[in-house]
Amino acid sequence: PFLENVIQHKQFITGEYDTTFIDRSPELFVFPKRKDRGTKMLTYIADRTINGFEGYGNRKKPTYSRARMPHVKHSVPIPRGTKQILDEQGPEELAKWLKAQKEVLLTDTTFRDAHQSLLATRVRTKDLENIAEPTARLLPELFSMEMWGGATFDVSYRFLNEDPWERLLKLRQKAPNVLFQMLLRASNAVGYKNYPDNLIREFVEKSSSAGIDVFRIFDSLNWVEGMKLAIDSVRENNKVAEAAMCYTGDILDSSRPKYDLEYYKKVAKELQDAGAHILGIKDMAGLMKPEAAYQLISTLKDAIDIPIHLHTHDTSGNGIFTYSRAVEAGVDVVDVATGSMAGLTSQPSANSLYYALEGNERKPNVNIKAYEELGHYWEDTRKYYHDFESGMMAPHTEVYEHEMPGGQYSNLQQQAKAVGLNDRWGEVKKMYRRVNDMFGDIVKVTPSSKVVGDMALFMVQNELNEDDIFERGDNLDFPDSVVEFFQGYLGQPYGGFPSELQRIILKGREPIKVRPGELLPPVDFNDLKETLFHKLDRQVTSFDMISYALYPKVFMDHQKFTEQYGDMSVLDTPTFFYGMRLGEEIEVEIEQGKTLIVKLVSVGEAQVDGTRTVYFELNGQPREVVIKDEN
Ligand code: 3PY
Ligand code: ZN
Repeated sequence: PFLENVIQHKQFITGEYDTTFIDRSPELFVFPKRKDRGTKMLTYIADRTINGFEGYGNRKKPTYSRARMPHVKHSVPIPRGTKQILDEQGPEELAKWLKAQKEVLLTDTTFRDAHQSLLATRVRTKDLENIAEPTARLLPELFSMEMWGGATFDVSYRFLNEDPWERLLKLRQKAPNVLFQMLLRASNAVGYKNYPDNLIREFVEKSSSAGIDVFRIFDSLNWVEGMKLAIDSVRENNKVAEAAMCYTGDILDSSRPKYDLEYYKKVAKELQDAGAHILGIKDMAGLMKPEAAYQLISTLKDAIDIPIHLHTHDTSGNGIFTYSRAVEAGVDVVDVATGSMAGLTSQPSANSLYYALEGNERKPNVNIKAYEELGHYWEDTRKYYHDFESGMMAPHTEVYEHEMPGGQYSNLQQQAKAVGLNDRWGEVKKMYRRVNDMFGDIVKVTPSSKVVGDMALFMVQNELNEDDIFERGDNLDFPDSVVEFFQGYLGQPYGGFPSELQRIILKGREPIKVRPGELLPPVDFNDLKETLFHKLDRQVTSFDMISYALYPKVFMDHQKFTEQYGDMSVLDTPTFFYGMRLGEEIEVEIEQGKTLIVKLVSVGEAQVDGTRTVYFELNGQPREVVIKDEN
């Protein structure tokens, strides 16, 4: 601050100073008073109380009862799990172990895909951290917990103002026994575009060291060429490379032969040859019908040697049936979520699958009573996120028509709402499929699904149909993501781009044919460190550098937020979203062993300048903050 005072001083700026300048200018030593942690936090709470959560307006804070916690004995050691097999024996042996199991194994996605798909990815670290250790104690037989990556990374910064790396480190401490799994979008990492090769390598290395064991790697166009770098990086770190192919279309529909059984067999073999320890099948929209699962898994079991891990979404309501047929065909692991966070756009329910396989020798080996208890916690916690529910109330077989991924459904709906298309959501879904067909029937998963979503929103918003695009396309300003896709910046789609449409969209720009990472200059991490050090005015971690390199603006906005309010991940979720009720008292543990007691005493009248004074008690002492009323 002293240096800033000097260089902002009028005399200094105009050059009218000599060696006695500092002695003669006592005002240089008057620093603006930095707000203390308590005041910053009260400012955040007051702002939410008056103005509500961004985009949701000011609503009355509901009253919640405390989330029910399962009974666990903290005094006994946490049971061993799959993480110990990996750490002691390495990824190859782990894969062999997996293949040798008679029972089908389970990956629990509650901490990632379930809430990404049901609650627009909004579940906060605090709510995950609370239940992480009970989960580790009660479900040590899980193959893995999917708890990171995909959309959680940027949503964590962008909407929750939390550091995703801290989430990983905290959860790892609480759950040291079960493999941690993340979703890695190959060369798109956890973002929406291709990144330089050295950034992908650095990301994999640092997430491995922070606690990720299994990397489910996919390319949004099933372009194996685009996945090799990520697979190699995971292998170099001695972690599990689960290379996944995305399932789209319908192998049972002979009128749509583009993605048939042969296609999947070919991709699976290529992934095995590229070094996958496990083959993932990523049915991101839940399009795999039961008979298709049986045929696909049976064929692949014969065609490849590595274990097979199936992921689906229960959108159609057929998820358990699909899994049951996959289990019959010999699938090694399936993805499920805790009952109260399962179903619809999320994964099928672990509990339902357990009971559906009663009497079957492949029934998963889990403690179903414990699973039910964990479900109570989630049933209560899910209520905090009510505003982010998609509104889907029943199985939705239309998904076979629109083919929208479960993880995109609630997010695209929020995006449509934001541009005023809430009432036209039905049209957006239909347009989504029409755009897919116009694009040549592509794999739709992040980020290619975002391209299709952006184009669908663009067309509905501007009242455009396919003919308009072909007739008036030269004069239309297409969304950036669409232009980049047709430039080849997401890689090459199977069967190529539709050439006439590509010409219209690119308006003379040349598309690339090679891997985008080959053309991108590497990130200069030394330079980046220097830049960030000046921007942040503190020690820069490798995690900061990676996050900044992935999303400079999102990362910097989060830093600004933290400077303004402090670390608000310490607040309980209802307070984080709604602020406080008059007379309410909450406890906030700002660091281990240091708890603040906050009471909201009263809210003053609005002043002519639009501000209000909000009166609190902080640890019994009166405090007030002034907030602009945005209502
Ligand atoms: C993601 O990439 O976030 C997904 O969940 C894709 O299905
Ligand atoms: Zn998914």
